[in-house]
Amino acid sequence: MDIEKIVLIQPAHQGRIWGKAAGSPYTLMRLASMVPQDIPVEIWDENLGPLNYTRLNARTLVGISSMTLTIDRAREIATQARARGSHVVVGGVHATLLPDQVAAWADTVVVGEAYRTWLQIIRDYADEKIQPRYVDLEWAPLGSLAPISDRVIQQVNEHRNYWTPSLEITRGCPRNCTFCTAVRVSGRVMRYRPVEQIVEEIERRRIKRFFLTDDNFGLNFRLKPDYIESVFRALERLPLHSWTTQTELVIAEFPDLLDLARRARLDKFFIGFESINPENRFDLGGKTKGQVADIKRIVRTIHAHGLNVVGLFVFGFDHDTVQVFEKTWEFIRETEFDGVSVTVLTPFPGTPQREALIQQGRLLPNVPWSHYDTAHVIFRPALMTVEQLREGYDWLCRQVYSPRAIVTRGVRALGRYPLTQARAKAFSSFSTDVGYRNAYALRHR
Ligand code: B12
Ligand code: SF4
Repeated sequence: MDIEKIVLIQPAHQGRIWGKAAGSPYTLMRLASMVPQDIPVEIWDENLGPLNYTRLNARTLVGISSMTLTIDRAREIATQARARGSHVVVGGVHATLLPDQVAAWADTVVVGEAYRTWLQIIRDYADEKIQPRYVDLEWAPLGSLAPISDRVIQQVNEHRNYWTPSLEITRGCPRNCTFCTAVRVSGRVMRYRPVEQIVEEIERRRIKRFFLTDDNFGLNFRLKPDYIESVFRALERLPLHSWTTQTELVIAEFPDLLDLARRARLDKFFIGFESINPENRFDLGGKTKGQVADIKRIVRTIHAHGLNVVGLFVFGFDHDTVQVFEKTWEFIRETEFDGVSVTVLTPFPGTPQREALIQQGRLLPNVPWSHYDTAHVIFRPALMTVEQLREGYDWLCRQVYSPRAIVTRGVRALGRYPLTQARAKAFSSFSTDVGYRNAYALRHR
């Protein structure tokens, strides 16, 4: 069959915030860049505006990427596209975790990564032998990935349409936290992109700020320090303003790398402390032991190197009681974080934690997938009622995301940089907290 075009769709969640959508559609940018040049490819991000289904027909291959919270919207989009005769392929986290459910309404389901399967899918569609399911759980090396193509860069226009571009440097995490879905889609083998490929991509996209999609970039300070050093040295030479990444506490053991990180304009580490209650440590896969004295010391060390810390906390673990909210708020203020994310423990499909809750009959009935946004309560906690968890969480959000708290943290973060950098760092000093405040507000929409 002669393919007229390929359309890659991201279902809406937040829409535009002050004119732009939050993060660039990096997953779709990567997939679109793999499409052979002679086939037209378009990225439709529903966060930017309504989708024009009249442009779909029986010679359009449609690909939808979805996490759990947007899967019902993905299904509605698939229904519209199929009504116009298009063949619909669905991939991403949710399709990977629950492929049989998605197969009930999609023509093709993609499980795992598509670095090996996506080209095959396109070829099979053209040859009219496309299969109902493609699986890739082999964690391909990242060295031979197709670079983000110029036609994709022009079409997406990240600078005009998105607040924060994304970038992938490493992929995977060897830990195995019981609530984590990330490792179930990107694997427990840590993989690395060649440094020159990363530099080339940043230069061609002309990005000066970015958020790394890497699940645990900082663990590589221990696993692969030479690689991390070469990444920092290469990025130091680029005209970057600031970039941020997710990590665990281990980075504090490597002062030389922290200095190089600052010189490479890495300015914020997002650290999943998850809980200040040491009794929850089993659920945290060994990455943090919930010892507040240790956490404070480590955050001070990172601050001493001129770097900022965004603390990530999760509520509703089995050892959490109603006291956890006030205790954590006190801890957050004392520790002087530069940004804070507070979320409700969410039993995503495919996690050991969800299995345990199902076996114990603790999952709440009839919760729609759109509530899997980490701000809704989905299960009965062990030592609180559902209402106590909800109310305690709401109370904490009002403290953490009050304008006063956000300004205090932002000004403090800005103060960690030399005055000459104030302009370049102003946006990133406040944007994280403002983004979290907006995400929390969505629950009440
Ligand atoms: C970057 C990121 C974000 C960014 C951008 C999200 C976006 N919409 O693009 C931001 C910061 C905005 C974000 C926000 C949230 N995120 Co997020 N995010 C990620 C992260 C770290 C990386 C995703 C990524 O871009 N990877 C790089 C690309 C290249 O790889 P990929 O997406 O895996 O895609 C590959 C395959 O999956 C497959 N594929 C994917 N889609 C498709 C489609 C087709 C057609 C095909 C063929 C293949 C295919 O092929 C790709 C290439 O191999 C993941 C963690 C992870 N490792 O997946 C969490 C993750 C996806 N996020 C998650 C969550 C929960 C959220 C939030 C709800 C968190 C919150 N508390 O606010 C919000 C929701 C916001 C929204 N929907 O807009 C969860 C989702 C869990 C689930 N089961 O749904 C994850 C898995 C992290 C976790 N906690 O475990 N997120
Ligand atoms: S350390 Fe982070 S990415 Fe790794 S398994 Fe735990 S939650 Fe997932």
